[in-house]
Amino acid sequence: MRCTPKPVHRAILIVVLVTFIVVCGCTSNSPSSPPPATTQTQVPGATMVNIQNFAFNPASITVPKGTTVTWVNQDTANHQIVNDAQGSIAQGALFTSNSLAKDARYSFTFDTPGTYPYHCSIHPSMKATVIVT
Ligand SMILES: [Cu+2]
Repeated sequence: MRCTPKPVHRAILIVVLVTFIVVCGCTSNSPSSPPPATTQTQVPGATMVNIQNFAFNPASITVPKGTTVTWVNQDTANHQIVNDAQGSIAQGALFTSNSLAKDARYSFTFDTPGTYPYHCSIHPSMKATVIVT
């Protein structure tokens, strides 16, 4: 005795499948849950400085006090960010990073208004400034 699906069973199966697809489609189109942001390109109170091609970019930034500045080394060469002490090239000023390898980051939060020149201790010709208002 052969057991073949009866046409009425196939019809029910198709109706169930179509209903399932339509319901799923409506659910996935729901605007109630936007995809979560995976990257933070601009955060209030924070700003980025790229270190690229042996230069700080931007070389001068002006930020309100309380801003956290994050430097990211894009070069294969190491760089070390050192705040100038009274404009001279000396270590031990307000902020000094570790020697940053490629893709390494350093962050500092500026709480006091002023002009903060800094340089790379490894390449003293690399100079830039953070201005805090
Ligand atoms: Cu450097």
